[in-house]
This record gives sequence, C-alpha cells and structure tokens, in this order.
Amino acid sequence: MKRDIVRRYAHNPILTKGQIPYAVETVHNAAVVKHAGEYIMLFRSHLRTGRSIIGLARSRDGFRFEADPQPFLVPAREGPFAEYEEFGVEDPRVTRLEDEYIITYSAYSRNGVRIALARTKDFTEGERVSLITQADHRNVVLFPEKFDGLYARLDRPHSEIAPWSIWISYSLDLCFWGRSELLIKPEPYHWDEMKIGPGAPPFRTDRGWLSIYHGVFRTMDGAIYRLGVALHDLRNPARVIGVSDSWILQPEDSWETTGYVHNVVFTCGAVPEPDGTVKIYWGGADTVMCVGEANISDLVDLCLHQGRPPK
Ligand code: BMA
Repeated sequence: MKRDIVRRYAHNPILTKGQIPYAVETVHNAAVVKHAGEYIMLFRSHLRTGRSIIGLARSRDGFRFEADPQPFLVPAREGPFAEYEEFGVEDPRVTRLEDEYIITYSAYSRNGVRIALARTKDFTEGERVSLITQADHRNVVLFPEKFDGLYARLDRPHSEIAPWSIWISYSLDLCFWGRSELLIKPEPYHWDEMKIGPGAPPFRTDRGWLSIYHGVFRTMDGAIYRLGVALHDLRNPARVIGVSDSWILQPEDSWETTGYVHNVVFTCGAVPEPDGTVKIYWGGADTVMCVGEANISDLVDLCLHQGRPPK
C-alpha cells in the first residue's frame, strides 16, 4: 500500500500571522528545538517593508504553539552586525551544542547575504557572536557534536559557475571556519536539479547523521521547493552514506501551493523523538508554519536503499 513518508498534522497550518501579537505579514521557515520541557520555535516573519525579523513561539506538545509578546531577534541597529542586517534577518537554525543553543541565521544587506551566529542558554535573548561567512552564503546548519575536536557545519555557498550545492566546513571556535569540501550536488533533470541547501540541523540515528535538505526544480511557472534526505557517516560527516533519490515532501496543501511564494515547502528544523519518529517543521509558501511526522527508520531506509550518488 502506498503511504506518505511524512504524515502531515491534521490541523496544519500550526502558526499563522493572525496568532502573532505584533504586526507581521508571514510566519515561516522556523527552527524548532526542545528546551526545558517545551518546544521552542524561532520563526521568520516578513514585515510590511518586505524585510524579515525572527519571532519566538512555545508549545508543550510540538503542535500547538503560542507566540511570545515580543520578537526574539530584530536587525541590529548598531555595532558590527548592523551593516550586514540592514535588510533583515532570515531563516534561523538552532543546534544544541554542549550547554547552550547556537543559532545561525541569514543576515541580509546591500552587501549581499551572509550567515551570522548567535548563542543563548534559555531563549530569553540571543547574544550575537560572529558573522561566520562572507557573502554569498545561506542555509548553515551545525552538527550537534564535535569531530576530532572540531565543530562542523553544512553550508551552501552561491556560485555563478556551478549549481548551488551542499558543502561542509569545520571550526575550532565557531567563528573561523575552513577545510571546506563539496558533499552533495543537485542531480541534473531531477526534482532538485536547480539548487539544494541544508534544511534542518542533522540529527543522530543508529546508521548515521540524518540531514533533511531542500531541493528546487525550475518550471515554466517558477520554482518548486521540496524536501529530501541524506545520511552522513557518524564519525566522519564528510562521508555521505546515501542521498534519497526521491523527495520526502512536496507542496500539496493549498497553503503550500499558494501564498507569498507559491509551491514552497522549506524546512529549518526537525525534532527527533524518543519513539523513533521525527517532527519535521516547514514553512508553507513562505507564509505559514506546518508540521508533519515521519518514522526515522523510513528516512534512513530511503537513503540506504533508494539512493543516488551524492555528486
Ligand atoms: C529561498 C529563501 C527561502 C525561501 C525560498 C522560497 O531562496 O529565500 O527563505 O523560503 O527561497 O521563496
């Protein structure tokens, strides 16, 4: 019997602009982590200027969220980050590392888009630490563990020459990054042929680090954003064990196929649960937040048994 790999929550969308206590036009592309018995969601919202800020919402069950009265992170107005956040802060990702949470987000300005890193222990406020890429980079996700003493991240530099692909980089201190290497490329004439990018921070499974990423296909009616999965070696995340040949989620519900940008499902966060499932969160059409559940073993199987070469 055919069954969906990702089971959509029956009451999607789970967070929309009407539920936010301050003026926003969208609620999308959110990171979600479990902290102190709560699910914490950091979501992106467009303002009427078209620029974005990051808000925070909380939930006891991972499905019903309530937004805090104030945004969590708005563009810096002074200091070293201000010049690079002038056009907004977007698409946060959160990884628990040691005793704190590391937030990576896109900083937009007239200088291009680059990635900034902030930290928090309890989500009362985000402390900016460093701008960790030059322009043009988006979609940086950190692994929750170190490898031979180094932090590791998946990232996605832009290029005029090559299709936009998933890379890995390492760091001793979270600020300076290097030893970059290309890991996964879009597959020509495939659902992700135009570009790919890291989505949710990778999480540990018995068989490897599971990474949920987005892939884009160009049509006569614009781009279609879908989600795919890849598995990385537990000891050496630069070794890609498998990339699923097919997507795991595509725009189907009306709030995914129409909205601010139509035909988009875009993830910045997933929460693995003790029962072997994972809650995957995604923005629908850059407008609302949605959630669905998958069996982690199904996602791993796709990478192991229905894979394609990573590049
Ligand atoms: C990408 C980013 C995402 C967005 C997606 C679809 O390039 O801007 O934030 O969700 O496009 O519009």
